[in-house]
Amino acid sequence: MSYTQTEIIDNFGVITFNREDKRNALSAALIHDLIESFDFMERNKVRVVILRASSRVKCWSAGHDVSELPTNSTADPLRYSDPLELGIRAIRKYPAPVIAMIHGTVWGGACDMAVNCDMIIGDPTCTFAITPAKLGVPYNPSGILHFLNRVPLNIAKEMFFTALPIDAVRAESVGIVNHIVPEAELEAYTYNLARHICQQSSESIAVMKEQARIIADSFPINPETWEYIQELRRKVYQGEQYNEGVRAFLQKRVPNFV
Ligand code: LCV
Repeated sequence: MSYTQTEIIDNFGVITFNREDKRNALSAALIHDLIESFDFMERNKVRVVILRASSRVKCWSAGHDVSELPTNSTADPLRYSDPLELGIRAIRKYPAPVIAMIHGTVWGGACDMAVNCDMIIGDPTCTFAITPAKLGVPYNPSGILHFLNRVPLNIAKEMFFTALPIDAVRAESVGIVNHIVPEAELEAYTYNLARHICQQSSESIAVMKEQARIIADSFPINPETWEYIQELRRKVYQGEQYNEGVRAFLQKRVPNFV
């Protein structure tokens, strides 16, 4: 079974999450299939990719598969080679626009994945929550930078510190989403936007996307500061609050961080 479904319509592609029983939680297996789907699209020279969930779901994606987070170990829960990070980098490096088409709620690492798509088109049901504080996860510097490149610092802090969902109206006003359209029009609007982009120069768009990625990532940090950040994060992911946060989630209870 594949955890993503792929389709090519005209000359744009559609990748649909296919793990509804676990609310499209981003497991290593789903990310593997997602990256395979992007490779398939690139082999077929697809000029826009739409990333979506089925229109029948209430949750676009529940984020990182918490059951796969390392506990009681020295492993960084968001290491460079973590499947979620591989999936996000596949989107950022795909040589054409990736548009997130969002009906339903978006959580945690899926919110990071969505803001790394080149555009987000949502409907009034879409909400966005970044949730490390709920689990005790010390989010990683690249993930924090993704949000700082999307919303003002105070909004990013509110999202990270409260772990509360931002609704569609607020998501549009702070710039998380490009457009909010009525639920019944979401697919047609997004697919037509993809068709329009497919008529533009794919070479020009590819080189502008790659430049934007490089420039957005250019964030001067000297090696000592990098080591300081890693030390700070290591103390948290090897600490009790993180292990309690993951345990509580898996035991379906509220964590006790006091
Ligand atoms: C594994 C899940 C998940 C899930 N993993 O359905 O950003 S960070 O740092 O926090 C990062 C580490 C991260 O992304 O962490 C994950 C953050 N995600 C969340 O906090 C969302 C957690 N999920 C929920 O709040 C609910 O599942 C929502 C509101 C998404 C859907 O609620 P609903 O009542 O419709 P259930 O909660 O009953 O979930 C259905 C099945 O999906 C599993 C969940 O354990 C359940 O499995 P079982 O049927 O086996 O009990 N599931 C949901 N989210 N992130 N598994």
